[in-house]
Amino acid sequence: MQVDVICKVIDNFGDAGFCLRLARALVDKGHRVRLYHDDDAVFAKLQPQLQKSLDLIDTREQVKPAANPPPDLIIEPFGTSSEQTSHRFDLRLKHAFPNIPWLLVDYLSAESWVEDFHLKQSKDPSTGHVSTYFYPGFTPETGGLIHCDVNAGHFIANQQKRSWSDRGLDIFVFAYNSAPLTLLFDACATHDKIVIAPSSGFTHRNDHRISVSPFVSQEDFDALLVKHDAVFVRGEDSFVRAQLLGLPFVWQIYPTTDGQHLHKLHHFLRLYLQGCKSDLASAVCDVFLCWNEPSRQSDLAAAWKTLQAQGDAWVEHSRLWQKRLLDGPELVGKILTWHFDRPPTLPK
Ligand code: TRH
Repeated sequence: MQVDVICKVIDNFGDAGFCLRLARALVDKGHRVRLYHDDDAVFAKLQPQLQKSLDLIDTREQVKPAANPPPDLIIEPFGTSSEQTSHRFDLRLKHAFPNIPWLLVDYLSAESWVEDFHLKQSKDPSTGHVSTYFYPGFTPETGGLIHCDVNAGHFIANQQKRSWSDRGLDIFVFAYNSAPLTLLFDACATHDKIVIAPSSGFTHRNDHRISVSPFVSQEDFDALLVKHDAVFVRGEDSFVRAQLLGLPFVWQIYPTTDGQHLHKLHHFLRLYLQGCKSDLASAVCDVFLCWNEPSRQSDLAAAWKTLQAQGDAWVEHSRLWQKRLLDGPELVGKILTWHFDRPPTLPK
């Protein structure tokens, strides 16, 4: 079928990253996808491999929505932020295809309320247009995560890693400018190797342990992550990929001015650390909070050393968590099931 995906790039790489991953997964399942966007520079960075059934359409150049073939389904990731954007090409598609099923995929959250709102519908009072809200998540009552594209080969590489005890660690860091990078460097051991992703707020430092990686294509990003013993990830897509690869990870959540991001962080930690031994759970929690809360940054070195001492237990917990997610709902499959199972939208 023909699926149209609407991507408004608000900032960073995650909006485009999620939409591109979704589009590529749909193409891999035999569908044709038009990915409407408003920032070709970000997509160029992610370097989408040209696929014959994937069309990237810059809506600043192509104003009229394509109608040949008309879409069978329209997906608008992060549509709840549409009002923040000025270039509202989503409205053009709503006007052109008022009766086509419209799925509004929201940001990923571990908060329990998403289960209640998943697949609820809303009707625009002024136009009568119906949107269905689709909530990604970590539990069976949500839309799950995109994991149909996880390469099992990466697991083997990961499984063969040696114990963390008495050896240097390979650490990857993809962070926001606010992350306490210097404190992390001070916390790491002399024989650790630290690879910093671009746009992580790193300024050159004369330190033999540190190197900066080039920005790799999204297709190569998993392979970059899996080379490391522990990864510091951010936002949404890299955060999810670290978990699906079974890697010990520290997450820097996208900071919001209202502080709500810390509330979301705590909800995630509660879910992630369920069933975890208490000393490991508190060690992981401490590092996450030192990495995300400015008031806690000064404790990062001690927290990291405590967690590192439990590295093998953390590796084991990461693999159990990976299994739980891979056994859980898969987002692309859930979307396709919803589309094929829902009652047909009868044209007026
Ligand atoms: O870039 P991000 O911070 O994106 C954020 C989040 O999506 C957040 O939820 C959203 O509100 C905000 O943008 C607007 O982090 P994220 O989500 O990890 O997206 C990064 C993407 O870039 C991801 O798809 C991985 C990809 N990437 C590469 O392809 N190659 C690279 O070398 C690197 C470092 C990242």
